[in-house]
Amino acid sequence: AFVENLLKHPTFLDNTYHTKFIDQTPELFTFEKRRDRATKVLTYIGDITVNGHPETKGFERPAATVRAPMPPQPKAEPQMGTRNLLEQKGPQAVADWMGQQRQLLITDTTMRDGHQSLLATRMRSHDMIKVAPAYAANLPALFSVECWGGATFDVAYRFLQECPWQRLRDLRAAIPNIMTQMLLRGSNGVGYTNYPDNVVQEFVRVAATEGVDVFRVFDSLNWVENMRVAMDAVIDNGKICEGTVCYTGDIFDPDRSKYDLKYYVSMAKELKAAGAHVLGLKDMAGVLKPNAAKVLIKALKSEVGLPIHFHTHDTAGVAIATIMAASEAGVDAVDCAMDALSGNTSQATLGSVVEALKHTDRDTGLSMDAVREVSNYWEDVRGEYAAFETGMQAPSSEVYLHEMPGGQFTNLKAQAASMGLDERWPEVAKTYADVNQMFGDIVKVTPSSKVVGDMALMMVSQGLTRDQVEDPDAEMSFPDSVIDMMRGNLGQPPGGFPTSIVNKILKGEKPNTERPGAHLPPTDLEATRTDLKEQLEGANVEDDDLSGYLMYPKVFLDYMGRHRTYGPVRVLPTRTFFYGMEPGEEITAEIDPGKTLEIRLQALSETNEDGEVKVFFELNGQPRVVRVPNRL
Ligand code: BTN
Ligand code: 3PY
Ligand code: ZN
Repeated sequence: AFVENLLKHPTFLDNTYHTKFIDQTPELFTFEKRRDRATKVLTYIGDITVNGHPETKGFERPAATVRAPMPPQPKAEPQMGTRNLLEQKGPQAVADWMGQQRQLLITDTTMRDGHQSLLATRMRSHDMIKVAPAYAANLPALFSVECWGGATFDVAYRFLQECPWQRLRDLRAAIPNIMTQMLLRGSNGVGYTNYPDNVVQEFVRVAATEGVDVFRVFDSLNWVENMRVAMDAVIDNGKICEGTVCYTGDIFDPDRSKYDLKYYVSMAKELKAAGAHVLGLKDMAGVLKPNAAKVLIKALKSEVGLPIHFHTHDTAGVAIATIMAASEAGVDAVDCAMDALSGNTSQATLGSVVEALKHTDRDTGLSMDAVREVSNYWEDVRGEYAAFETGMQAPSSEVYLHEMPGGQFTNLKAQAASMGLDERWPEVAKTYADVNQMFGDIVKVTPSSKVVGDMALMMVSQGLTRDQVEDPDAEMSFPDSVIDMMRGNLGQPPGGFPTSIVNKILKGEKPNTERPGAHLPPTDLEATRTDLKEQLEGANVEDDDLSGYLMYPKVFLDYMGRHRTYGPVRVLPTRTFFYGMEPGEEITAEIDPGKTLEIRLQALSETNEDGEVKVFFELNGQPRVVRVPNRL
């Protein structure tokens, strides 16, 4: 180990060592992992400082006026909350309590949908974990904290170089009294495709073990048949199964009669029969209008009898009106985002909902002081993510035309812009609506929304109209995701896909109209674990890693590969993670509980003839040099 340490020592590598180097370098004799990890993290900082971060380069930088985010002080020991009730009495007791009490229960979505919809899902665990104790202590009346699932899972591995499971464990530990909540895409897990049943079951088991309390389970085509495996797994693990109806269309519009009141009531009854403890009503695009909400929620309340948890987006600027209407109609819980991460494609403004219901019989019981303090923290956090702002300036009633989910709208806009279609956005929006009709008027939410988006972009970029695409005699190729959906690999929408378009896209191949999971052989979990262990050169493969790999094999392996080089970069402050350090700057990073690295960047060398830059640090007072390639 000594020789290994010596050969890896940056001073040794630098050829700057001298005969006393070994005597003067006691850390060569400490063979613990910690030092190794610190060197990796310094290598990361050096690399980003020299080369920039691929995700932020060329985008807006945080304003000079952005303050370092300081979380509010916890005011008291965490009081009993919904999590305590779940732990003591179980999921049915929580559902019964929801239905019996009068206050409007609030879920805070800031740590999941809030940043997913406003900041391209890029918020790091570091910024969440710091404020978690303030949630536990100052906001114990929250129904739940939505902090996991949806797009956050793969983005954590893919772009943030961190483990999503560690985020969950850390938040769980810091918020012991409030339920955590995740978004689960039914048989698609947290991915974009149907997985074998046992992969979904294992994923739910691990998520429940690591700390998820409420599972909002939906299907991207509203097919209950395709939700049962996930719902049963949640129930079997003793957690809250929020069986969810996705809302699309307009129950009052006679031209969209496919999705009328009867349709929603009947799907909700199916979910109840499938064992849902709570009924989720998921308006992922924000197209449920206030008057329709009143009628829909009254009907669901009286005809289904489950407590209702309502989710909407403020894309059209109308979310609070809809929430107020839902509240009057007796909805039990609603989703909001903390003010600083609310509005536009995100959720309704949490503080404003709290204020609107003050001194009414549906008072939320949340402290506005606590809400403001936490939101002030999020405002400073948001400032550090300037590179990921979407530039959406105002609410947009255009959402009633295209019905894009909050998370997709700005994403697709950016994608269109990258294809040189920025000026043709209104055409993209209209084409998206045309594709929806062409596919038979389907629910559009991950992953079905991505399929519609892929098709719309193809049509606009190739100048194809709906008529041309539908013409049986016109030859053309379709995006893979479209072919996959028409094959039945995401399941079936109500009434199936229109036969003519299926035939055109599949060129006569017969689609599978049964549940995709019924045809996918179970994965041999232990064989996969053994195989993964080998790919990771013998590293231990825990259940969470295995589930991450099963969802996203390549993304997971790439993450692990970078982890070997850069170490636990999740502990770095967000500014450092995305921008590196300035000479003279000093930061601290807690690499393990209680073990803090004090890192000072001293100087950078010129690039040498090997194309490398030496980055001089002080680590806990000791000089350290790392060499990084200059890739600019
Ligand atoms: C990504 O690859 O998009 C995110 C992970 C970070 C990759 C590291 S950052 C330092 C180095 N420079 C690069 O361009 N990639 C790696
Ligand atoms: C997701 O699946 O990530 C969503 O947010 C759907 O609304
Ligand atoms: Zn949403």
